[in-house]
Amino acid sequence: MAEELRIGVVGTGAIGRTHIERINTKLQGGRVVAVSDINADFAKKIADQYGCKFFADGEEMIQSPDVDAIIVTTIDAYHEQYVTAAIKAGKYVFCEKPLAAEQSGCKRIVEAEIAGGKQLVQVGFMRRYDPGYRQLRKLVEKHTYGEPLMLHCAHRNYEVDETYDTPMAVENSMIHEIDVLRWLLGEDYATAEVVFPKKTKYAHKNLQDPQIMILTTKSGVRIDVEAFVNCHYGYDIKCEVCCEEGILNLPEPSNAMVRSNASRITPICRDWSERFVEAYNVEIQEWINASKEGRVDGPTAWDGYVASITAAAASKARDTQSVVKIDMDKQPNFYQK
Ligand code: ISE
Repeated sequence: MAEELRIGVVGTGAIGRTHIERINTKLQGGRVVAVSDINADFAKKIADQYGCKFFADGEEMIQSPDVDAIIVTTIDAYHEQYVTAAIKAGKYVFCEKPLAAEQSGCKRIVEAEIAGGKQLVQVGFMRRYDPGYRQLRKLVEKHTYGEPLMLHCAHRNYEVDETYDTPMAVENSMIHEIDVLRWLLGEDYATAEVVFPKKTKYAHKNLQDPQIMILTTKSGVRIDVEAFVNCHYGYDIKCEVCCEEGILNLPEPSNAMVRSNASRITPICRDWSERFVEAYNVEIQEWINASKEGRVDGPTAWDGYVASITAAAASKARDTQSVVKIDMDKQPNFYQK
């Protein structure tokens, strides 16, 4: 492998572009050398801007001997195709969440990776790289305050557009909590439920907003997550872990407090790209380092599969307004750390 990890990005839309920008201007040890997108005109512009080669065919780019590792940032429907192509080519691949549009697609990816005999896939659950969540996890692991018993969490967006509908609160937004809280607690979920509080006047007709997802873990920890995606004040993420001898809170992003006009004001982030910018930088840097050293140390394909099973159970719970049991196969030895 060349000194720098030569990366090919398939999907040059919003998040793909930000990864290209961070890799080629901020991070160390990797360079995006090739891009592909079904919107060829746009991808060609990005290729020119960053001095990369444009490939009309994403799979051809994945197979190219000039590319060492792949980032998949297409729309969800194409994740499976390109992740599978990367596995076949034996290349490390980072795929934005969700790993695949459907649970069955996630399962096929897990099977393909196991059949190939080598872990290659990492899923883009960037909250695991947020310094605040990392602090919480250390405290939980150390057990200084006893066992976690309950978690109260919130996922609030300023507003969403007309394309954002009721299922997306679980599948697009709270899927982040599904992954990061399982990682934080180190255990799988047992049941899911979704309840609807009074609807905000800012939610359009295809969206029930807010929603509360209630998860229980195998050991009985009870978690409530509020998704309020038209909260109309900012992008705000909360996580409170109630333990036997203390309460742990996710730190707020640090912003200077301003005293003015007889008030104290501390700004809140406006959107997720601003709130988690540091987490994205660390995530991609660690992925480059691990790929060069020949390992996957972030969220695996198995983690992507588990998140998708849990989200599907929560969606069923929402649609049937019942508590749904989460059934999962045992984690294969292949994924034991
Ligand atoms: C968006 O798709 C994301 O992935 C963000 O991280 C999340 O916080 C936001 O709510 C989603 O809409």
